[in-house]
Amino acid sequence: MMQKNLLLVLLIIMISGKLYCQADTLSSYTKKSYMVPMRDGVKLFTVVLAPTQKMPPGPLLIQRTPYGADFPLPDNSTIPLNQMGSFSDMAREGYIFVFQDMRGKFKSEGTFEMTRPLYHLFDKTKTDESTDAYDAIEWLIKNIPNNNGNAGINGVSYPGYLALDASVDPHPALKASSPQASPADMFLGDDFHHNGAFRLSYGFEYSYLVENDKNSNSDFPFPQYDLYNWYLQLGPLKNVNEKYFKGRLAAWNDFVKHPGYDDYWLKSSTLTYIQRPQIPILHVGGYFDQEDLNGPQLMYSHLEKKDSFNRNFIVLGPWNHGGWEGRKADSLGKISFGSNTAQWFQALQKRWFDYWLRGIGDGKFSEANCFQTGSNTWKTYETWPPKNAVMKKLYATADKKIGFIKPSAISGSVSYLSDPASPVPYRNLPIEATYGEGSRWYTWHVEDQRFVTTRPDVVSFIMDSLAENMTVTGKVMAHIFASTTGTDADFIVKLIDVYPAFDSSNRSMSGYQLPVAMEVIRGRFRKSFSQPSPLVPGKAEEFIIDLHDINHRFLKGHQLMIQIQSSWFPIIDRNPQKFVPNIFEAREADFIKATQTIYCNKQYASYIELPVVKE
Ligand code: PG9
Repeated sequence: MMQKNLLLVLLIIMISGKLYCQADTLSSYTKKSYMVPMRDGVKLFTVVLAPTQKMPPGPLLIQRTPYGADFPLPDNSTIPLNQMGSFSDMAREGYIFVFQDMRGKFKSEGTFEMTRPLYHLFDKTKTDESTDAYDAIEWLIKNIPNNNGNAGINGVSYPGYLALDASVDPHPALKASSPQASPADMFLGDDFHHNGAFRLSYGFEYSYLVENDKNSNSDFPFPQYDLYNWYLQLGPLKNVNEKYFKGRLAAWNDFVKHPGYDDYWLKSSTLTYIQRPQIPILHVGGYFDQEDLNGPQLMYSHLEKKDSFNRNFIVLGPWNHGGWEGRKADSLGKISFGSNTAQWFQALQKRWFDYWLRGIGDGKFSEANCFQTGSNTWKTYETWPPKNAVMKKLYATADKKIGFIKPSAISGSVSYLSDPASPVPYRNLPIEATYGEGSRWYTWHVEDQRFVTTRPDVVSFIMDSLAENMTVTGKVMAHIFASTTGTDADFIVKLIDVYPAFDSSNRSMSGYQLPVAMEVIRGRFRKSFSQPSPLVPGKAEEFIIDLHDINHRFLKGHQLMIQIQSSWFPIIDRNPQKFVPNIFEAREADFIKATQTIYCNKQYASYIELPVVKE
């Protein structure tokens, strides 16, 4: 979930007691709210912030949200221009900002449905997020004074997903969109599952947040601060409904009912219903996005295949979820990026909408703007990923090293015991509630992996220090050959940049283990996401894991590391390690210890494929 910047700014104004009720002499915005009718009679609550002073007609910039569009200022209040947060630059030029509660949330009528499929594509009489956006634009264009007849839509995460939906069969006035950190497919990646592995703490806390109460964002009332033990003591997933939700939350019930990649997931997957960019789309994603890292990359490459009118663009930055909306985004956790990447993006975003909605600028946008971590520079690309990369295989060896030479020995493997009673934490304890006070949820993708490197159930393969810089730009794929003594298993693979053991210029970064790519696969889905099958005890099989796109320069003196483990708790639920038809219905007795073996030999050579570019 993203904090809405504007809302935050407005709250600050209120708290500081500076509630402006008159037009500022320079410029200010006036708030008005409306109930906007949809085609089926349902009315959606909509806030409009329009310039108080007479300006030339301006475009509508729309955000639709499940998190509450309203903020505690009465209608007709005015907001000084300099209090418009990250919208200030656009506000100065007379944009009209629109915030709308989506169907069934907060002050809007109707029923909420988590990631509602685009029903109208199959049945023209049905409504969905695309038709709601269409109807909203139709009404706004006709009823909001002094608009220039053009609309744009953007938003981060769920609002980004709604921006993507609005871009399907768009209203003719909708000239451009920018879905930012939008999920694409909730089973393959993003919020609720990754490669079929269920995102327990996120799925649990998020479904409660959105579905517990129509009128608020609800925090689950955990009785303790550190939730590692809470989730462990929860036991099998079936206890969630038995002990807490009691079948009350539709999204959770759907997780339980659909443990494989079936029609339910396909129907709400944007991959299914968005086939080509119908309007210009600027996808925005972060390499360290803890919620929707996959969506923007997946959607961009999906649409790129059908982009005959050159409407599909992407920006990737060194960001966590929505980090580009902040003030600076010049660092994340302990990792510095050397410049204000938020300001850089906000200027690009303004150029994007200025061109499509106001006809300002030359319309020359780079196909891909992708920040390069390590060298800390913005790069532009004519194709993404760039085509000039050379694919290199980085092999794990039985003596826990890695190198570009394939192992030649007939045998060679590394084993570890994976115990569901003691799963590997995905971040350093305490695990605070996801959106709770002091939560370090926002930075776990850049967390120093030394907190698990010494665990016996985590194996690390490391390379000698690099003699020169090495730049990896594009998609990183892991091919792991592994077996288990159980009949199901998870494998988590990380590509880590290990900083020099002693850095006199930046001592606290000495030996830092920065994960630059990481992902999980649930073994049962190794051959098919729709038809899971048990693993055969002792049989080596290949697990192919997409570690996503990166653009990272490993600097001279750094080392590359591959880390593999079989639990990532509680972001990923515990795999029972014994195949059961539905893990949501597994019993305590189904959870068994298993020995996992990673093969590093001539026949079964585990490796990560890296797109290496010369610079
Ligand atoms: N990651 C959140 C979300 C998006 C879409 C569906 C479900 C969850 C969010 O930040 O809005």
